[in-house]
Amino acid sequence: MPTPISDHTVAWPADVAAEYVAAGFWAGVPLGAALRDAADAAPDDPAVFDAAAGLRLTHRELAERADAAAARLLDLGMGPGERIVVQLPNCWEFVVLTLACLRAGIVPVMALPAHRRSELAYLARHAEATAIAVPDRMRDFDHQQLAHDLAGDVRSGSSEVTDAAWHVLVAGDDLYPDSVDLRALCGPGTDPAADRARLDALAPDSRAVAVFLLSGGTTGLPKLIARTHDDYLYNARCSAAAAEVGADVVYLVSLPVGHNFPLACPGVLGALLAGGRVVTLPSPEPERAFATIRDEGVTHTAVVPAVAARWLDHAAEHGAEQVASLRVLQVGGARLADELARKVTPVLGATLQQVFGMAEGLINVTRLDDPDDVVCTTQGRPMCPADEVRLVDELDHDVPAGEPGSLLTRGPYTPRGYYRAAEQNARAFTEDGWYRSGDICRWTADGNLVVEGRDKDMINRGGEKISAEEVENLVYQLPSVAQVAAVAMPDVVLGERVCLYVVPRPGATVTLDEIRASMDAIGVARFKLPEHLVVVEELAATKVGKIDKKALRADIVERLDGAPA
Ligand code: OOB
Repeated sequence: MPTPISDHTVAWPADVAAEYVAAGFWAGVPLGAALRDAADAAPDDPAVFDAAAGLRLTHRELAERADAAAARLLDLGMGPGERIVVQLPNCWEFVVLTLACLRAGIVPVMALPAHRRSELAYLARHAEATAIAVPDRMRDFDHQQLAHDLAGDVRSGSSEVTDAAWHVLVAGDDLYPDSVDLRALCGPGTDPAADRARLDALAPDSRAVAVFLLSGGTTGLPKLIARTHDDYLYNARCSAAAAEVGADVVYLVSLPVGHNFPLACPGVLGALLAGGRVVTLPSPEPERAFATIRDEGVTHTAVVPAVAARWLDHAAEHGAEQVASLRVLQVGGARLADELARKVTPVLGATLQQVFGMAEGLINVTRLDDPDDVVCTTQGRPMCPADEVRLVDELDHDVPAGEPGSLLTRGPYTPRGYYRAAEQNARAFTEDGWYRSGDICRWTADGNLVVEGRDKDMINRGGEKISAEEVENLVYQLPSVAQVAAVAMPDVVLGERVCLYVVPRPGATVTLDEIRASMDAIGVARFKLPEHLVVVEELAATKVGKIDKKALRADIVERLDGAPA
């Protein structure tokens, strides 16, 4: 059997937890039960519309399917506390399966559709998962085959994933005989009352882990963030309040739903908890997104700055009549340029909410009634009164007011450590539990945060976070490479892209194509593949002999500026 989750999580100190309970931040209710209650309040109202599949579910249908799916997972032999890697596109099956897991206390590990063998194998192993849920195919990639390859590794004992029974759940038309039909599993049950009673009896403890999110990544491999029922329910409810999400919300999810932002800030969970409706789209491509907003009367959605820019261009060209119903456009995941921010309301008609958040917890938002200058030039302020934020220098001393510093945080929805990562925790958290976000920020005089940069070794490609170390480790597998450094290179469309500096071995040559092909062969998400290569004889070093990434970032800016357009 997999290790119990609690063996590897870092709990909030008991006195702090008691304060969060006393203040009402932690409701003491598991997420699945809270969602069930929300469904009971408006059973016949629409809950989910999958725009790609054309499938609609009311709140009652969704809740009953979630219970039926949970019962079927239990019948498969999965038990509370077990982990399932979820790699699904934005679709109704994702919603039903996630709710089913929350009801049964089975913990979904939120993978991304872009992940490939190396990421999925690592996640399965690190979380000691006993199941994976995938689509049959997506964008020409055979996810079902990959999932079975992983399962094969597990069953043959050739990897350390786990020796428990493994289940491959597949959403699609073209299933292998040994795949579990996820659509059938997520279909209506035959005895809703019995399913409900069974799941009510199994309700997980509210302090237990509800979901595993993936960290943006600064280390060689992504870290798992164990979000509890108490903290994640609060996360969704508090961000729903800040975005003025109520029962009349129609929330469009077009970013990959496994990300914290579209999942629970307020995202899918926040909209459902409010008794509102969720509309799923597999991508934020503007033509389809605009038509869906018009057809479904979408009121709220979340995008990254690169998508906001595409939507603004689309509206400038084709008009914004289609998006007239949009009340709130949340933009986050990467720094939104002030000039773009200033266009949002005039062009799209919606109120802009900047969201500076992290899967590790802390969410900062501009409020909907903030003055334009705050909304357009800051990343807002913590959403919860109990969020603690410090800006510090290299010695962890608080910087003077208004000066830039490295952001540390604690709070009721910011866990005190990563899952099963004692070594990384010693670096990423202070001894007294502050999370080191690695973001360089300053406070404005009116109490809002501005993100000015970062002191973590990460590349933010249009909101997708890429660990430089992970890329470097993969490139080091090439025999032709003596030394490598991955750095962010500025990009007008995505903000940043991955640029590689490589010192080849004597006599060897390296090309970008060869590096990309080798990473592809290992099986990594395509967004991590480097998009620019600089071959050098040596890498600039700092005084203490480390690779000088600051110098490399300056170097690539200079090279690009000098390059012909
Ligand atoms: C969100 O979460 P993650 O975990 O993918 O990435 C977190 C990091 C932050 O530490 C920061 O470096 C960057 O992404 N970031 C921003 C930002 N929002 C996130 N940098 C500048 N401006 C912003 N508005 O990205 C995330 C999680 C929940 C809600 C929204 C975003």
